Amino acid sequence: MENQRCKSLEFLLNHPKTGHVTSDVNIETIERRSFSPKKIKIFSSKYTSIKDCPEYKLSNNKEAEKLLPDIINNNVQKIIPGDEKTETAKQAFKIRRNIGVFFSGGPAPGGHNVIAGLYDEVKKYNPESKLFGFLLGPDGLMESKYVEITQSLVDAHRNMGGFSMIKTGRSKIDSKNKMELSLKTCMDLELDALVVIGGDDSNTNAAFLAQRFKSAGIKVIGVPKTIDGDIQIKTDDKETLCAISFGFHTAARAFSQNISNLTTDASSDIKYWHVCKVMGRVASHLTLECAFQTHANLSFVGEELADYTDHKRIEKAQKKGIIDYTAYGITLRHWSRLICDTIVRRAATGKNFGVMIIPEGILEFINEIQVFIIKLNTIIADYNHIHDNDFHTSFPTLNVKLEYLRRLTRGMGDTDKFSIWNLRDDDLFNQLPLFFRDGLLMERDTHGNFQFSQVKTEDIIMDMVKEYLSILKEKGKYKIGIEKSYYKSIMENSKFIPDKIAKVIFKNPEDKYLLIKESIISLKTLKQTLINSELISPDDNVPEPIIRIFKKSDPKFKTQTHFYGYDGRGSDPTYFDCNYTYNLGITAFHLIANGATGQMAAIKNLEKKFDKWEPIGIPIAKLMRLEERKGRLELVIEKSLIDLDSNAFRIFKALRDGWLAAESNQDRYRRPGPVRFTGSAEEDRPITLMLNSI
Ligand code: FBP
Repeated sequence: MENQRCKSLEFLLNHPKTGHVTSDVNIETIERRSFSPKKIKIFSSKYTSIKDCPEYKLSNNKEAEKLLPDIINNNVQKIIPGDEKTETAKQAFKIRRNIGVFFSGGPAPGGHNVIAGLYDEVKKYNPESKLFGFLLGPDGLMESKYVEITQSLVDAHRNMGGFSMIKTGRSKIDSKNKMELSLKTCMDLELDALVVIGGDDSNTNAAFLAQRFKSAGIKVIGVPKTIDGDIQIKTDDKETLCAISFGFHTAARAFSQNISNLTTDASSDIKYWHVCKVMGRVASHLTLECAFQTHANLSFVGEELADYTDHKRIEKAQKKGIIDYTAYGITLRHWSRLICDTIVRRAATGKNFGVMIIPEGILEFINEIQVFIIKLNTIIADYNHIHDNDFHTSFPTLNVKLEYLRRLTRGMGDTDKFSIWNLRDDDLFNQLPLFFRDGLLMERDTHGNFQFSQVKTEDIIMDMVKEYLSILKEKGKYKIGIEKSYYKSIMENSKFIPDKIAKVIFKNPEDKYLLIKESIISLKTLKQTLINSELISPDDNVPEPIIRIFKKSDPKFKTQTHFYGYDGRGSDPTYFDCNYTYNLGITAFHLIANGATGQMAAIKNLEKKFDKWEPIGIPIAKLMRLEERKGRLELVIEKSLIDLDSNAFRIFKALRDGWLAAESNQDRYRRPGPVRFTGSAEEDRPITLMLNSI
């Protein structure tokens, strides 16, 4: 019988149903690939031209004036309808041109649509024109490794996530030799223009390329990419030119779906605190967006913590007539106390579970850690400067690195100059857990950035939280509140008089959630309290219902940690990112066709409805500032952090107590649902953007 029912493997493999359900291409992929993003209205005019807008003021940095003289005086440019009758305008669009493009930095959803928009526009004006994609980011440019981007390659990647079409890389074009190699590649391919799709560091690359290529007549256009959302550009008068980089919305939505699923699990199983670390190298934009998307109980914004003032310390110091400088800015210890405070508050209303979001880059805002990062950056950079071998090759293991630091405290460094690493630094550093020291000493990326994603911030902070919660528990301050109606039913079912016992064991017998007195921290102390109040005699056992209530009030603190980063970076783009990026690609082409260089393609009014979107070019050189990298000051594009005066942040501050639900209110979790590229359930812009546009 069995054998008769069992089909041959050959039959199964050749069955059309098997082919259909195991195919690499499913219906979602087919639908995504065939979806056509909307085009900004102006792109339906036959030709466009660009208009300089000096009224949008962006101030120059002196160093940028020196290093980028040929592009520093660029203005913001608006793309406007062109004169269709002028022959020169037509020619500028119709000439056969070669354009190169590469991705740079971490993947961000929507990148393929930038290429699709660029490709469609290039071919629309001249089917003979060619688009070349450099492989593996800037390395492809320097090493002349590229593919010609074809219709079928583009069609296979439309509206799809990742940068897999031509891959990406994080190399920096930071030497004369690398710059000349890049130029040679572009000259050999007779490129008219190069498009750099990248974040702050990659657009920094783009600015230097634009400066160097200007004399060769090769235009360079940047495109604002990064899930971190830290490319947000405002004029000196606070007018928004670029509200957000692409990929941010999708990554935030992808993380939020996972976090929201955890809120459902947490509130069903009521035994875990889920600690979600969310990507974002420095700024906390992603965390703030996820907080709005999910209404998780507790979300931290690094920028706010950096502003933290410990008023209790200040008061104490004032009484002594001294100033306590350590009361300003946050330390890991302060931060862990803040977390404990909220856990205890929530537990008091019966909720010993929850979901918290911490931003990956929070360490940047923690006083003592930031000092370590800067000092270690300098020590590593100094070492690399003096020696042939780099620091990490010379000191491959943590132990030898730590030994090198110890030598510095004894004045046994390489230079006679005063060492920035002293005995106190060494002592404090060695108090940190080994894995954390290892993280802080890890190799910086090619742009000199500290690699926050590699450090288990969530583990170190939760260890501190657990330690302090156990102290609070011993002191009787961390208890689970017992709902009064539940307490009453247990007592009445056992024929006890609830009110009489409540007065003895609870510190707030009148409230909705009852808290066992702080002095009762064990069955022994419970029994003693009942004896003292003459509710039982020393020979009696504590009645079972009272033990039940006591045990229910006794918290266990259990956590699950999660890291949301690479998964969201690889997500397929949202409807917003599909449209945004496709139009960025088209904008890049129109800037090129109109002769612009050293500009970043951007969409103004992104925070408003689609019909208000305006394609523009933003001068990259004007966005540059000096920043510490690898222990030196370097000219880079300034990262935009959360503005604590912004609408979004102020609204978050006003709503977060409700989301914490530490009064007797219910949790107010929000379910954003999965990332979608069609359908009416999708809100059409990031929530933080919508709030900031009010
Ligand atoms: P970009 O700035 O290049 O867009 O990358 C952002 C990011 O995803 C950060 O959020 C994260 O800290 C970092 O990249 C991780 O870098 P890596 O890919 O090298 O692990």
